[in-house]
Amino acid sequence: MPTFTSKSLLTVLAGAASVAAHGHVSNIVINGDLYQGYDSSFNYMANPPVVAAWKANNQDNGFVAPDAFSSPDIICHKDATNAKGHAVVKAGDKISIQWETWPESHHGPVIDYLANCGTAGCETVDKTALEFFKIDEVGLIDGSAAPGKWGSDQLIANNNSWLVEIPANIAPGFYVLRHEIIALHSAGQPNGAQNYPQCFNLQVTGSGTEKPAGVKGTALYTPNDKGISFNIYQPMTSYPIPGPALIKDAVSVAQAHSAVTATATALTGLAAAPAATGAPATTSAAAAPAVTTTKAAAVPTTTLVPSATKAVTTAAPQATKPAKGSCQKRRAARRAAALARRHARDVAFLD
Ligand SMILES: *[C@@H]1O[C@H](CO)[C@@H](O)[C@H](O)[C@H]1NC(C)=O
Ligand SMILES: [Cu+2]
Repeated sequence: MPTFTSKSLLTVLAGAASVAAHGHVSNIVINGDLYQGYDSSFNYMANPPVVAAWKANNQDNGFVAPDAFSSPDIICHKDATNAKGHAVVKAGDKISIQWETWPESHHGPVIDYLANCGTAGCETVDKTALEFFKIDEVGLIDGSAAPGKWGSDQLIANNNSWLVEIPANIAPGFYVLRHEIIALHSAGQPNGAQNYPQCFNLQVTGSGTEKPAGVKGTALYTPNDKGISFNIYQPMTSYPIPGPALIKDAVSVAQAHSAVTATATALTGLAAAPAATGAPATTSAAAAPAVTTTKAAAVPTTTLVPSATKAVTTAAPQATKPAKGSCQKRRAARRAAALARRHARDVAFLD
């Protein structure tokens, strides 16, 4: 309390640099293999690296607000476009999702979904067609003292990372992993919740058979969901985590941090993953080096070209859409700036 002055000076400075105070996923780790996330510096590269992470317009580490829940922005964050590569994971294995930072004030649930991309894979899939099913959720852990202890607090305590298990009986194939934190610090106000979705392409291997039904990204939430319009500044006995119910085979794992033992490059194309081609019983220990071997082989193949070309084609109509009216575009930009200002203010006061 006596340090109010220096604290408020700090928060003003933090507000000015608030982009650094919020989060995005910097990488994912699968059995020690680190797959790089989408880095905003890629936007300025002629030949950005192929990664398993979807590209999105969240350089400000911003969020998707409830009034955009029925817009495609809620699927994989703002203006998201398909990742051009994918990471390989065996059903039953765990993925550690590393955020570069997460503000303590942004309490809320951590949720994970999968959506099957079909036989054409995730590199070119139409995101609005994806149907997500929920494989993991942690909401309120202890609400006895407001603002409570949440999944997000567990994530921070775990070095800003989150461990999720791909259910063991999920059928092999290509999936989008949609990982999300919903910050509730302003959720008591209309349109105040903040969704931070991040997507990765996965090739799931194994011998599972389950193909759970899902819902479109734009149908996951509504602004009036009880877990979206929610006041955390009061004692809480429960919290209704929004979105569809968990699939029956979902496994909630104890949070732990994964050590990184190698850097992996995302695979491209539709080739069967090494672990799936051999005996399905191949252990994940054997799968890791196999991934590295295929990498080199997969990159120069011709599959990369059509998939990359297709992705560009899909991105083009999306990019042209806002150009419909420059007035509309300006309005959207103003609104985004206002949101960013409010966001910075929230963090300054709540951090
Ligand atoms: C915590 O995460 C950072 C990356 O954000 C990493 O560099 C660091 O090694 C991690 N710390 C531990 C103890 O694993
Ligand atoms: Cu924020």
